[in-house]
Amino acid sequence: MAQTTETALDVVVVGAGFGGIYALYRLRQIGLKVRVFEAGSGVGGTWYWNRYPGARCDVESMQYSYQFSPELEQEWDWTEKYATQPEILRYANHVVDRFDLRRDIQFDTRVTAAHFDEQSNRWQVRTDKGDQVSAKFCLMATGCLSATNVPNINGLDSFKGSVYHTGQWPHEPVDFTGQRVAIIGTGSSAVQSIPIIAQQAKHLYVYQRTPNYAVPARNAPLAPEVKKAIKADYAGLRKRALEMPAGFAFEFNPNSALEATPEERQREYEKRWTAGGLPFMGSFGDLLFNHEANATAAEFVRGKIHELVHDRAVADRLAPKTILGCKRLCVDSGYYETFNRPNVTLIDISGEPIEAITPAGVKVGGNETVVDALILATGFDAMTGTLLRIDIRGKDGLSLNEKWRAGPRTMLGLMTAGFPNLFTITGPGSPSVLAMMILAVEQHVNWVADCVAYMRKRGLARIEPTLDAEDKWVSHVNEVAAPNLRSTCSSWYVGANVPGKPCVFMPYIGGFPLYVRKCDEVVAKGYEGFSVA
Ligand code: N01
Repeated sequence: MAQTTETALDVVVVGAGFGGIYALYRLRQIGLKVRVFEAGSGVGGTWYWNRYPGARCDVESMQYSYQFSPELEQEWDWTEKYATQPEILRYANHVVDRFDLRRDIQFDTRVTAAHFDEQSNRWQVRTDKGDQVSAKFCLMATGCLSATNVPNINGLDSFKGSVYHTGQWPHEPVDFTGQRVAIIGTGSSAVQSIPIIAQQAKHLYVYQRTPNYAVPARNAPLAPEVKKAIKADYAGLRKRALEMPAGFAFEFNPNSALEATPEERQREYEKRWTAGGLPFMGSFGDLLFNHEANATAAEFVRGKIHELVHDRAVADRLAPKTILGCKRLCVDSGYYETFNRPNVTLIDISGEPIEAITPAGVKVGGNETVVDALILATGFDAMTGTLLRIDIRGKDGLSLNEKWRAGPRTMLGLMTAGFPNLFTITGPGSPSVLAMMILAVEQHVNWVADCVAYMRKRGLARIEPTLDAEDKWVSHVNEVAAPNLRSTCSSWYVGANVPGKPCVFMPYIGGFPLYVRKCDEVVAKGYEGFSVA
């Protein structure tokens, strides 16, 4: 592709997922010249890449959608309680076409470098297609779960069969009929895909290092009267969602599990289990703050696993002994029941890691299991992975990799000191993965758009957080994380899944409403904590 040099851009946006799409819409709306670079051949971000069988959102579809356009809310018709990946991708494409956004998105183009030029106060951005553009602002809408984590297992490259990563699934459906298949990992992606792959495969071998808790989704078609009722007061639903820590509305019981009687607890857990989905975590207010309270819910789920899985030894291996919800709770459709199938084998590698991938299969403890296909459901270098794979340099040539060597440091998860005019959408230090993502990206983009408009109105050239404000924000992020059990586990929330990654609890867990208040306060005080010139 020909090299292009463009000096007239106001903003470069990296990524055309839900964040990048809305950024283009909103920034264009305030009169800015914007170009979006997208590595994929289409829009949708996480929903573009994660095409594995069974991929589906775990937030209800009527809530997992944009709210910036009441017309869009009314006209789009979700078909199921939890939308599938293809349906969400159709929605993303619909939004892009409805608001005429596609013409400013350059596909199949990965941004490789972004350097800040202090003389011109502009970002110089380069891509793998040879583009070199300059823009006053650079907005990283690169997603939290977009850099795949490929495990460093001996011999992986030698495997002669097909290898898939759930986060980079082929566009054409993969048919495993008649094949022997191995899947490594038992996180959300595996929990969703295993039941479907098991229906096709001749035999499925599941390599489990750590069992995960899953609650049933109880997915179902959306009844017309349910949709009608929500659409009659969409604003009301959005308002209720905004008041919730995770930014989506569900019934939350603030009472302590320990103050309830065993019968009351059982009733509450049973009710939530029957209703299905993530609201299970809302059974009691202290499940994520008190080990003893958490243990009551964990015990309940372990009991359910034993009811669902016929073989006691298999059920034992599937039942986690860890804190419920410490790693992200999985939402499943027939996961545990799948282990009753004669063509599914659970291989526990908690005590003995995979020794090697051989040309023919997977070797553990000297035993080789021969397979035709290998699926890596091994997750992502979350929150910081994609950003740090780009050569980002701020003032004095400081690289973001260098600055974040001991863990990410941001102000509000939106900016980082030393990198003027660079914004991160759902960056580390913001609620991001702990909130309803589309709400989170809309709130971030609105904050950025208001900030840029403020600067243009006053003829200002650059903005960045002060080191002092950033330090205070990082301390606050750590302070709210400390009492929460989620900060205590080896999960991708803390970077523990990627060897060598600094262990820092990355998302902001103070709740979406408090976070929004903090963002608004900063603006109300004339961008307090930021140096603006
Ligand atoms: O990835 P994960 P994911 N040898 O990191 C194992 C979102 N999401 O793609 O736990 C053996 O959770 C690893 O084992 P361990 C959601 O936020 C949402 O499933 O580290 N095993 C683990 O079992 C989710 O949390 C939806 O011991 C290895 C698995 O691979 C996030 O994305 C659907 C290994 C990775 O699990 C990530 O989910 C899907 C090795 N060397 C995803 N390396 C919904 O909306 C890793 N593992 C429903």
